[in-house]
Amino acid sequence: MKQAPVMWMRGGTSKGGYFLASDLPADSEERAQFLLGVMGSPDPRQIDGMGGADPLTSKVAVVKKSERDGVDVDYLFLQVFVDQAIVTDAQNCGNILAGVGPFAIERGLVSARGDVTDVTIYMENTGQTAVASVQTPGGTVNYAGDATIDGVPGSHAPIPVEFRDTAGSSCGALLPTGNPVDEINGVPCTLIDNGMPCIVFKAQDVGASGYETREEMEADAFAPIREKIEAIRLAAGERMNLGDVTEKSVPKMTLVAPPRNGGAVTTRVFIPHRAHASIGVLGAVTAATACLVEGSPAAEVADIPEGPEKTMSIEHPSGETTCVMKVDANGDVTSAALLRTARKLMDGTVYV
Ligand code: NQM
Repeated sequence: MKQAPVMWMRGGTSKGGYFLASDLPADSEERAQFLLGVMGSPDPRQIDGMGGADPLTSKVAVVKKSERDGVDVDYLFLQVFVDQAIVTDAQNCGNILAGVGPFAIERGLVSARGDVTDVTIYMENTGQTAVASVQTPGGTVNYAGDATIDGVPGSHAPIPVEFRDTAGSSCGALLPTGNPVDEINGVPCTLIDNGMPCIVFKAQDVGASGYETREEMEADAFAPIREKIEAIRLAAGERMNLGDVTEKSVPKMTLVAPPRNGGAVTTRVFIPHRAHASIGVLGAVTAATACLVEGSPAAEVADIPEGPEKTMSIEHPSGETTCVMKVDANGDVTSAALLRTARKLMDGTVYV
């Protein structure tokens, strides 16, 4: 039997196991086998493991003290597939990121600095940094508070997260084909990466309304639309510099429609085969950025606020996610900030 110390945490609207890198096998194949055992994959119910039978609750953060200048910790995100024996580092995760600051302080990798501790996190998956502000009154992490985020019941301590220079995180450029629009299988799409590789297209162009529930998007009646969407994804992978994406969890397929609740845009996302219950953090940043690309399908349906600092509410199946986007004189996005919360659920030992 193998075992490791782990903290199980909710980070934003996702949940998973947070490990110190030193507590996991150094060899990535051995680590993958261990984590499949931790989650109980492959199995649609993950009955023999900790995973919640949903990609959003089958996630892992691997954290270590950073040796980089000006950086506190390095964070590697791993997606453990539910029903396939795949563990991939091909994507980042801004929701699980929300728990990294608290975890790093709890484990003594970072010392609390006053009532709020800014933790600078290097995201190994994409080679970029984020800053998360964690409440640390009296030198310990506080999880209780009044902040609410859609998709999570109740209220918790706020953890604002700021991203800078996330363009081209995995695809090498914000628009890897250089075009605001590429037509794929007859559907005008924006192939874009501002922290998460996404393909953004109008819901109506694949026969959806864009206002479906998660259940409706996963129902049998939606299967022909899902097939159309997957065909676009497979055709676009190479063009996005992602290679063969058959067994990858990117790009995320982002359907957009006009906002219905006073926001900037409505989204429905496949990640890529299950429908997202809300939207990912970097997925939301990238969707917001797509709305700011002149001539894009998203720009056609979006309602964009004026000014260099744009507060954009990205509507999704469980409410909305607000992204504060800073834009320079050329119209390029220079930073994005979001509010998240996190919760420590358990701290103990996981056995495989
Ligand atoms: O886009 C799910 C999530 C995510 C990713 C996914 C995320 C992000 O909601 O930064 O957070 O798209 O697979 O956790």
